[in-house]
Amino acid sequence: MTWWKEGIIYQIYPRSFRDSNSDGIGDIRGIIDKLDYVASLGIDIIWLNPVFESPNDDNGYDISDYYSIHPEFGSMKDFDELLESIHNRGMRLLMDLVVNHTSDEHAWFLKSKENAINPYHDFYFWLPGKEGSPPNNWISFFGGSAWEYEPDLDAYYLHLFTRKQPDLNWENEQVRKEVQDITRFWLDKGIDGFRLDVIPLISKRLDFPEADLSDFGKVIETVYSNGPRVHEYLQELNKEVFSNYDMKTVGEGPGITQKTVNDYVAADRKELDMIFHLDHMSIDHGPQGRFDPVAFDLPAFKEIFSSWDQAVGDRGWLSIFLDNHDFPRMVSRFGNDGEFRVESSKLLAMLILTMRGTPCIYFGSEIGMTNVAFDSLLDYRDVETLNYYEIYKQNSDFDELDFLNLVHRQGRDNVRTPMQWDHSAHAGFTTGEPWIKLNPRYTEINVENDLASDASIIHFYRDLIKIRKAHPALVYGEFELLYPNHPQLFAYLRTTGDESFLILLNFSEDQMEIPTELYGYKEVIGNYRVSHDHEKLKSWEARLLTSH
Ligand code: ISL
Ligand code: CA
Repeated sequence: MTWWKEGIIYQIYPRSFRDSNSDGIGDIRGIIDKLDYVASLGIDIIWLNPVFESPNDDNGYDISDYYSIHPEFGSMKDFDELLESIHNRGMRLLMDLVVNHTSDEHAWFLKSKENAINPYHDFYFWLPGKEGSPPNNWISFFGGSAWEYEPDLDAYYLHLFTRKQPDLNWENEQVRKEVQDITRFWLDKGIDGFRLDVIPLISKRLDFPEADLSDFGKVIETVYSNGPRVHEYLQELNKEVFSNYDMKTVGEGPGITQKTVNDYVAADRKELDMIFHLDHMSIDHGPQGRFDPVAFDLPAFKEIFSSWDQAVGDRGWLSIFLDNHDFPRMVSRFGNDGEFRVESSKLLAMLILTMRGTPCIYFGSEIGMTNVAFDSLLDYRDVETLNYYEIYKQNSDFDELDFLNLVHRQGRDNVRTPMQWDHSAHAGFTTGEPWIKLNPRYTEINVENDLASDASIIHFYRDLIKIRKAHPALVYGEFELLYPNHPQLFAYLRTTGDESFLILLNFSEDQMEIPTELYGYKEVIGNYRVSHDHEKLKSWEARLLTSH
């Protein structure tokens, strides 16, 4: 079995999954306690967000020591036990490798800013200002200048994320050696691979060109990402480390396009094994990003899936997802989290589990967890949300309620509220004070309730996962989009020489007529249990059908 293509990934945000010691923070022992649950869904691979030592400015994406576990999450002994327990259940573990930047509290950065002559100075990008202003107009992903002034050195350092996340200078060979050592350390422990954070950003354009800030997506693609030496760096890391282990990688791909994807993932390139492209994650973003929303358009959404599938073809491989720790809950964004929460959660599950590419399920999707709408900004924790709040507040026409509404729709804390295990206090996540409030819908939406009912979302996931694993056409088969311009229907075929499947997804609460050319297939599974009308699809109805 080609485990990384045929397997199913489950993403765990450790802070929010399960707290074992009542300090309100999810931890490694909490995950160990729930591994039987994860395995029971049919999961093969766990992707764990960062658990390394970190001041937590960006919840672990600012690492201060790559060789130790953050005490909030547990000890190295706990980690070793987690890995063993995952392997004992026949599953694998991908860790999150964040090496585009470190924390500003990492020993390298502390030395780097001491003076300009020590060997660590050049581990980061230090540039002189221009007439009292930053070296160029680059802005951070989280708002504001991407440069921070350090008076002692009279120079600016680059940080594409928060000022506590200085970018590493991969031009320096010593930096690349350190990254190799870090990856060897974890692979020697026996982990099965990495998810590589913002990996196309590691090579910088050393002329630091001014960016046209009118479209931030374009800035990422053409200025921050895909730098001149990115492929050389990835090939070097692959040759020196990855190729010597039984392991796989999935790169997070901001700025990777359909034209460039195979430079990263085609098997013969020996760089990465698969990527997460982010095109569908910005489908409802305007030119200024997530807090600049535009309407969702189904034909455009379908086109993204179909053109990416074609672009990768059989040379490379994608991982398929509809949400993760950075984007809203999929049912609230692409489905209907009110009356049709159950139906539309199942429909989205069917999309993830019948596409070509390795499905990645974000924890809580299997019970249809939804976005949250806290009344006060004081309840929000995410540095991105809080930074933008500070920036937008400066505008004369700022309206707090409007901003709160944007956060309700698009903020990252929507997906960071704790896992809803049962209807007891704090949803069985913790017996202490949770680090972030629970979604109040936990009394209705929780694992215990879902397990108790055959018609639940969780059972649909389990059934679909079994079906996918039993049919190579659902993993490897060609993908063909039907009716690309249909405003309501997402329909496609998955076909090999032996098998053919038809998937029909009604992305709307309105009933619809099934095109007559599609009559005659047999249903394998659907999200409505009764009265299969061969001519019509009900609200958010999803069907997987076969021709044989
Ligand atoms: O959510 C985004 C910005 O609004 C994305 O563009 C995201 O920042 C980008 O995909 C990079 O994400 C990754 O690196 C960040 C970290 O905050 C995210 O959690 C991580 O997934 C910096 O390490
Ligand atoms: Ca804890």
